[in-house]
Amino acid sequence: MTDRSDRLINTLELPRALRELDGDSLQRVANEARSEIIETISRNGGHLGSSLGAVEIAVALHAELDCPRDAIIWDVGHQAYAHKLLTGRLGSFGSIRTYGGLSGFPCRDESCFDPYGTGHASTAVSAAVGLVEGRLRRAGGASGRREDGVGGPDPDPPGRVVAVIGDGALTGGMAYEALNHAGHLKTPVLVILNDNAMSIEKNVGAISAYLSRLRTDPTLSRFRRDLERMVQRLPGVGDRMAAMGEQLKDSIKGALVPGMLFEELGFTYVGVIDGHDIEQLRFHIRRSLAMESPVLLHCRTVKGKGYAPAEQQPGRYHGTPRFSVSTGESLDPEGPTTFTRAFGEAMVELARADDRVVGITAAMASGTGLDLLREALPERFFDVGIAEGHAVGFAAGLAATGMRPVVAIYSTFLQRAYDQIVHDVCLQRLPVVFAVDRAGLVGADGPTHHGAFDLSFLRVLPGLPVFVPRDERELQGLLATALGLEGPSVIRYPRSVGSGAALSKPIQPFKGPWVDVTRQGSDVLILATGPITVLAEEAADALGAEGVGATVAGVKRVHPLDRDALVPLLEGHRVLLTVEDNALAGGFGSAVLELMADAGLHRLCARAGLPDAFVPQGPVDVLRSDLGLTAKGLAEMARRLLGRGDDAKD
Ligand SMILES: Cc1ncc(C[n+]2csc(CCOP(=O)(O)OP(=O)(O)O)c2C)c(N)n1
Repeated sequence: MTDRSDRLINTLELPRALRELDGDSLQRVANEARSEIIETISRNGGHLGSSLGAVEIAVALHAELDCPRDAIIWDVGHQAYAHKLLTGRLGSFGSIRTYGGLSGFPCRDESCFDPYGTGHASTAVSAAVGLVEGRLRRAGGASGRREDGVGGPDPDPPGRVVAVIGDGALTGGMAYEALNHAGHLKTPVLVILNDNAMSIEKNVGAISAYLSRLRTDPTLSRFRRDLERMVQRLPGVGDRMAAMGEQLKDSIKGALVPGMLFEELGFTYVGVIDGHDIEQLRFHIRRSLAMESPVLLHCRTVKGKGYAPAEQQPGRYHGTPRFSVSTGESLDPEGPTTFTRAFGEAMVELARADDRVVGITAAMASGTGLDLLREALPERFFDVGIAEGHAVGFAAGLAATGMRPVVAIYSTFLQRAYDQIVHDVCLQRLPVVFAVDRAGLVGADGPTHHGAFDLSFLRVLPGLPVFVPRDERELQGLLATALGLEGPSVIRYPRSVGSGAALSKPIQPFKGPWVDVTRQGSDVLILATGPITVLAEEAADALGAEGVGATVAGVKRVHPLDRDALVPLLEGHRVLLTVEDNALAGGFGSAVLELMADAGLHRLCARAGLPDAFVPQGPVDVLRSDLGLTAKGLAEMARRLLGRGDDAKD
């Protein structure tokens, strides 16, 4: 570990002290922050490349602003590590992303310097506009804005608000809705566009190409600006331009002014500037804030800046497991097949067999395993950008032509697309397959990323079968089954390494049974869904050793439940325990209770799953242990149901 004793950053009262430092000292602080990030993330894993690319932006912002009176909202928030270091979290930074430690994202509960929590993309501009407008109203009276003359003098003028958003997050529609609204309101908000031309991987889309033209053409931008000024100064011409009216002026401006897209949305566009030059950043931040109107400051940055392996492979180090700082090599060797990989491989095989099959991702090609399809059959692969709603709407359109789209989206991000699932797919009975990855607890990314709710929000939709494979083999088979349906369907599976189940070649459609009895006993029935079923089996084995007979059945279709299979099982047992890796509210257990009520069955029952609370970050096994989602915890629940509860039996 590096000797930290002579670090400047340790001696400063941050962030206030930054405002007094000269350029060299600020750069020294940035360098020290960068080293701290590299070292800590090499031990904890995390969003390395994104945070390294935003170090100077964080330093410059805190040198110009007066936080927490002023506010910075970091879009996604995965690039905010330097911000954390500069705002009182240097000493605790070693705990980032660990159980009980600092969050990997800005978090309102963690610090007054995080006025707004993030984790999902494209939210920062909306929140910033809301913050400004809310503060203005709070300061000026409920009736309106101070500059409208309403509300009287401001005893405590509201602070300034800055949103920092990446070019990847700027592919999400919500960001444009916010720009559109802010331009209309003329909200005094500064949006810093942190443009590294990368989303997790290379950014996609027409806007990305537009930004790239602005970015790679700075001389032309400057030339256009100079030319505009020159034309306006020419004797007679400037006056005539004014007389020509707004429309003509606008079209001339359009030809001359870079960033016209943002200008048309009501923002003053400033850029492109070097996002690693602290002095330049400070100058433009200061000037932009002084405008007291919507300003977009376009900064060019390098993802992974300052750490060679991350600069060379920005996709690999976007979010990284633990690694050796000297070699860049991962310290967490890849385990056996993950569900994600099994899905990706199945997509390639099934797309080869059926040319109607296409795969769609919202900027998560490698995260979802669809990178395998991109490599094998590029014309059958779509990356739509961070645009989950569009991904689903687009899939609906494709399906309406007879195609068989598979939309692979993490459970937590699918929340964005709920109305598209309901209105565009289910209501129209279109054959879209939803591959819902990262279902259940995900670990260090924490509550913004746990896939806690998908069973609850998906199993209520008419005509939408919800499949829950137990292992990778079932996942592949269920994908084949889903592709054969004439309507929509869902397959939900976790982040974890699979069970190593032998895969069938070629893939065989899974045809059931939907309720698979793997243990027989007469005292208690344990119904479980997904890979967590293995814990139910271990619990049953432990109970069996004590003379308690438990039946375990794995349920592979949560909607609709297989009533014919479940009712006799329920009738044959006195007590019931359900087990799931989803919120208890509205989840699998709730579905079973509904079935029992409808069938007129009354049983003593308990449900194991995620609580009615946001689950914190931490290793999945630790979190599960806290929640009693372990074989031991399940066995104890069963004992209690049977009136044999006894903690001493552990
Ligand atoms: C709604 C949503 N979809 C997907 C993601 C996953 N995700 C996290 S960061 C990221 C890329 C962000 O790119 P950019 O904004 O350019 O930031 P950079 O990492 O390049 O600095 C993606 C797709 C997310 N956080 N939120």
